[in-house]
Amino acid sequence: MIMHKVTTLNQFIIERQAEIPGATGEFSRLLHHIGIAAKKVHREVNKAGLVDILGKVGSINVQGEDQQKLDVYADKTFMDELRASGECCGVATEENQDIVVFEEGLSKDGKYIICMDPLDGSSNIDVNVSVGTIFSIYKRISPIGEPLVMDDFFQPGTEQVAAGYVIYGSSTMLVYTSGNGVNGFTLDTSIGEFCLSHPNMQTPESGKIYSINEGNYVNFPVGVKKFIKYCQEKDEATKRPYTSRYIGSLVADFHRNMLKGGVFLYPQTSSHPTGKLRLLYECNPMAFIAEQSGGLATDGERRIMEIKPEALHQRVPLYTGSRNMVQKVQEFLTFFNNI
Ligand code: P6P
Repeated sequence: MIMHKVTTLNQFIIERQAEIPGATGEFSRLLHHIGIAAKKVHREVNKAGLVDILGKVGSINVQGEDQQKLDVYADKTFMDELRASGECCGVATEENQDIVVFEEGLSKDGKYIICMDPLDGSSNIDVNVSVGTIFSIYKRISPIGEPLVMDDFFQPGTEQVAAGYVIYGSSTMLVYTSGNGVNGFTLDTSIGEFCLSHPNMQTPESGKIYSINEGNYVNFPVGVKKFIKYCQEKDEATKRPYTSRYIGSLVADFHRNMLKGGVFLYPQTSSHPTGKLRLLYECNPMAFIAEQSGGLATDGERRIMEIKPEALHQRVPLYTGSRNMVQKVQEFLTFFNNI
C-alpha cells in the first residue's frame, strides 16, 4: 500500500518559518493558534443545526448587521487563541467597534497585530451555505511595550506579513500566504489536523466565471454594467458567454474563482457608495492571496494593497481574481468612467 506523506499545518509552518524575516518561532506559534481556533469554529459551524447556536444573538455589530450567535462565538474563540499565543498584542475585528488590545501576560509584548473577520458570510449559516474566517497579520510599528496606536492598524496591505482564510464548506480548509506563494490545508477530522492538500495554489490567468450581485445592477458604475454585458455576449475566441456564479459569501466565491479561474466584483452601490467590503479584514487579506497566486485585486482605480487605510471599518470596492479578467474589468472602468 502506498503511504502518501502527510504534511500537517504545524510541520509546514515550521519548515517554512525560515522564509519570515526575523521569524524565531513567534510567527509559527501565532499561526498554530489560528489553526486551533479554526478547528473549534469548524466544530460549532458543523453542528450549528443541532444545537441552539443558530440564529441571532439579539445584538448588532459595528456594521449595523444582526450579530449571529456563531459570529460572537467565532470572535471570542479567535480572540482567546490569539491572546493565548502570546505573539499578538492587538486585534481589529468586524465584531468590535474599536481595536482589542491584549494588555496582560506575554501578549502585551507580542510583535504582531491582526485584522480579521471571524465569521464572514454568517447570514448564510442557517441556510447551510459555506462561510469563512479571514485574517491579516502585520508586525506592529509602535515600540513593543508602548501602547498600541491606530497607525499599527492603518498600514497598507503591502505591509502584511501573512494573510489567509478558513472556508467552512463541504470540507474545512485553511488557505494562507506569508509572501511566498499560497498553500491550502484541508482539515482531516479523523486526526484533527489541517493537512497540506493544495500546495502552491495558482489562480488561472483567465476563467469563465464572473461573480457579482446583479440585484444592484441599476446602481453599478457604467463600466461594470458594460463588463457584465461583455461577459454575456457570445464570442468563441474568448470562450464567452461566461457563467455567473455568486454565493454571497466572500470566502466561498473567492475560493471557487481562485481554483477555477474567474473574477469577483463588489462595486460601489446605492446602499454602499464606497463599496460594501471592508479594506482591513476582507479586501487586503484576499488581495494578498490573489496576488500571491498570480491574480490581481483593485478597487477599480488602485491596487488594493496600496490603499492607505484611514478607518478600521473602511469599505472599498473590490475587483479580484484571474489576472486577465481583472484587467478587462479595469479597461471597462477606465474607458467608461472617463467619457
Ligand atoms: P451582498 C457577507 O455578508 C459579505 O460581507 C461577503 O461575505 C459577501 O461577499 C457580501 O457580503 C455579499 O453581499 O450585498 O451581495 O449580499
